[in-house]
Amino acid sequence: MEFVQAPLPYSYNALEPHVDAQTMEIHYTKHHAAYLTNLKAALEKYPDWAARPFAEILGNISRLPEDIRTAVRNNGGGHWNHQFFWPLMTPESTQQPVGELAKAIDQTFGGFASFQEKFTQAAMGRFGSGWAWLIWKNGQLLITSTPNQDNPLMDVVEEAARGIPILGLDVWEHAYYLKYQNRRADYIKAWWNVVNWEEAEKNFRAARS
Ligand code: MN3
Repeated sequence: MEFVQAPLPYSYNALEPHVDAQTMEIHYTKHHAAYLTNLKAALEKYPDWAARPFAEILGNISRLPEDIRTAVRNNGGGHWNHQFFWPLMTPESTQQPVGELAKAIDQTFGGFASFQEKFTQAAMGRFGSGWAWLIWKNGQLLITSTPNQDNPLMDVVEEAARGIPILGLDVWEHAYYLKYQNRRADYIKAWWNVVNWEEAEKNFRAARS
């Protein structure tokens, strides 16, 4: 089931006006679908690798056969990241973190506003395509970012960006260009309105257990 595209947990237009329906549809049916197709094509040649848990494959990118290493890094990252990203948005956002994560964000960043500012900086500061992350690392929350479709589970990303993802934001232009063109800041500002904090809390509890 790990190499299957999970159904989108809402309709394409559900996140309007913050994320537009056309972007959602193309992002899910074209971009995400293509990452999965390409990942499966790469792993087909190595059934022993394909049989391993997905997180384990991503944690061993450097040990993959060289002829599929880049394909799995890019497309495996692309599939995992989007599978993680879709449920982190909802039309019924609480607008604020909830539960244990809310407390941890307050303690670590000195409040939600300060966290939002730092996370936004990480997302804005990622040159070109990539992701901003909130991760759990050595018993601490950290804000990081990765280029391309790299993610914090991969052994090939810099040590400082490695950890268990709690929240992720896609800042590839394909995630916002149709509605926001070059205005990444406007997209990020709008995205805060649709963050699924219940899902982030679920990720946080899983990371800590
Ligand atoms: Mn994307």
